[in-house]
Amino acid sequence: MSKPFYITTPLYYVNDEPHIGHAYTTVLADVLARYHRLFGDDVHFLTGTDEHGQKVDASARKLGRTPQEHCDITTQAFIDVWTKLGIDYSDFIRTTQPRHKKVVTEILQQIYDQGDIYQKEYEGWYSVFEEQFFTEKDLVDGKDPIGHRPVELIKETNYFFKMSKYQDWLLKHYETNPDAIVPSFRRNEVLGFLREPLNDLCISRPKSRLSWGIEIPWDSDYVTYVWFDALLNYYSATVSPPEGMSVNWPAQYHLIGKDILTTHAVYWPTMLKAAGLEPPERILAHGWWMSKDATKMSKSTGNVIKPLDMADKYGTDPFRYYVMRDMVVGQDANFSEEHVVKRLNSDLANDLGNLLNRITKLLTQHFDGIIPEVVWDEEDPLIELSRATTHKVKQLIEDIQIHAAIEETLQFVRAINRDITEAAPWTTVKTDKEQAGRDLARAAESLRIAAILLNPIMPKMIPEVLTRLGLDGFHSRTWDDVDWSDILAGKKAVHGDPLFPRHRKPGDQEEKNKPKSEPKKKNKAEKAKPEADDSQISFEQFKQVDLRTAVVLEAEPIEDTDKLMKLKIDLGSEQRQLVAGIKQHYTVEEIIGKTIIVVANLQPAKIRGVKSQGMLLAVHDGDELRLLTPSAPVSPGKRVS
Ligand code: ME8
Repeated sequence: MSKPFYITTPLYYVNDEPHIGHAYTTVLADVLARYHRLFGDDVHFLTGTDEHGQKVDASARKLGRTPQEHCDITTQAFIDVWTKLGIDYSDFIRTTQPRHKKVVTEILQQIYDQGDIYQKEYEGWYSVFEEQFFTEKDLVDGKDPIGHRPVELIKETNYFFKMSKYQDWLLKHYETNPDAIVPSFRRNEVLGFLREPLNDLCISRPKSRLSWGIEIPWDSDYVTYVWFDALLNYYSATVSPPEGMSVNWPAQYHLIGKDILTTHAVYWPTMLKAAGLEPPERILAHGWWMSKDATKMSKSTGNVIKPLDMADKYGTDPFRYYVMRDMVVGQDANFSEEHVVKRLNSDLANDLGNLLNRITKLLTQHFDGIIPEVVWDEEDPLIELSRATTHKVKQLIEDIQIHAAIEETLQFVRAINRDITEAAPWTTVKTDKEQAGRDLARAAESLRIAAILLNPIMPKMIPEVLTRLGLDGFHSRTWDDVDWSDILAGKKAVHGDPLFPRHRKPGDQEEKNKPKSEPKKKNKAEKAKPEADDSQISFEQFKQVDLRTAVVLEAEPIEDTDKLMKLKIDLGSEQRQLVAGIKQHYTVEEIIGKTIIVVANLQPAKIRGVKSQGMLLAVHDGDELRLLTPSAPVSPGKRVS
């Protein structure tokens, strides 16, 4: 029987438009859901919106809408963004739905009847933003301890849930289940909190102050506190899932940001315990996306990035790739458009896109696109590496190390690129076509496996990669499909425009249009030197130039330039990137594999925004340009003297 994998995101407040923080948690849940579907688990993925409470009420009033009208409009905005970002949720729950309100009412009544809810007069500091009461000692500099926002002193009679009654049980639960909260430093935070006296939880609001909520079943003067209402969604969604679906409580994963750890790790399990239900198996609290100035992105700070702006500019799958690759789950990360461009250019354009292009181009050029049938050599390093990669990726996904799982897959992609470079089928095809075909088939099969491993991250573009390898998109549904196979034999590969184009660094356009600076005039002292001193150098000076042999591993024309090509070279002890003006004289295939001579100790420079660590030697002869190469094979990194 397949393993249940019920995963949830927080229910987002509908006072706010969806932003990158919401998008991150939801993409993370979608990615995990897709991997677990691939593993064959029984996945149920729940997201939705949190629609009651003071914040939503206030936003609606400001816009001249009724709260329900406002909820309908904003919820649609969330649904639209999720559709655009390829979020394949099983269920979208809204706390204003009757199926949810019914469960909240029943559970409240049950807990009240068993004596776990009482009424008392209370005075506390209330933060509308966090929708929470704080005690005097919770406050930091007179502000709420979470978002440092203003609080007001409120005195009113309310209903309270006996949360403190379940404190010892909860402490023991976390002590005996080390994986119940991840990462472990978050679990320690909660343990620390639980070792202090725990207050009871105020679970009502008088209607005289706020009427937008679920009525307390035994007292029509009150509505339910928004957190007591919203948290129950994770359970109420299991009581009445969408038609044709079934899902059992408890959830395997609640994904949340670190901002809502206490509500999920303390309030929620005590509420469940009182209701006679199991706690969730695991709560994962991730970090925050911060803006470059290291402040949390949120609507109130005005520095939010709307996910769709970035997704529109760079594509939804590349956006998903960036947020999954550049955040270590659990830690904070800085969002910057520059980082986005860097990541997409290096991983997607240079590594993945380049590999696909090389394979499909050579197959169509020399084999009419037909992928040759090959008898595999079980000792083939690519087969071994593919198995090691799939094994590690599965482990890393189970440990929610998404960035590491992606990196593992990209290492595999880079190894396939290196393998092609070394095998040089563009050369061997002239003398040994069978060998060239075999090398291309090995590369294509390796790429097929890497693509399936990346499908959960880029579910729109990877099917196109597979289609270009002659397959019917993402046909694979099971983990068996990531094993090495013969499925590509005889299939027809298709070459097309680059799927993963390079992007300009933000601001590069302006750089290009700037007038070139005047050539520097020589100063008087320089002018006074005799001509001969300018043109002659001493042997000591010559020795300072570090000339070395290097092998070209990868080459790629730099878009929007006439002459420039970017090269990855092997200098023996290290790999480097060079920019060289050879585009009109050498094709990518001609240059790859060549041993060249480079100036290895030149200061790194940026040429058209691309880093260049060195310079290659070449000769101009009229219109021709020829690279200097050794007359016989030489290893990379040898000093030229
Ligand atoms: O708290 N970085 O809703 P909310 C990363 N309705 N993630 C972020 C983020 C950022 N800068 N900003 C927000 C609520 N998030 C309640 C939840 S659940 C029963 C009720 C994500 O709209 C992160 O997942 O304020 C965070 O926990 C959540 O959005 C808060 O969403």
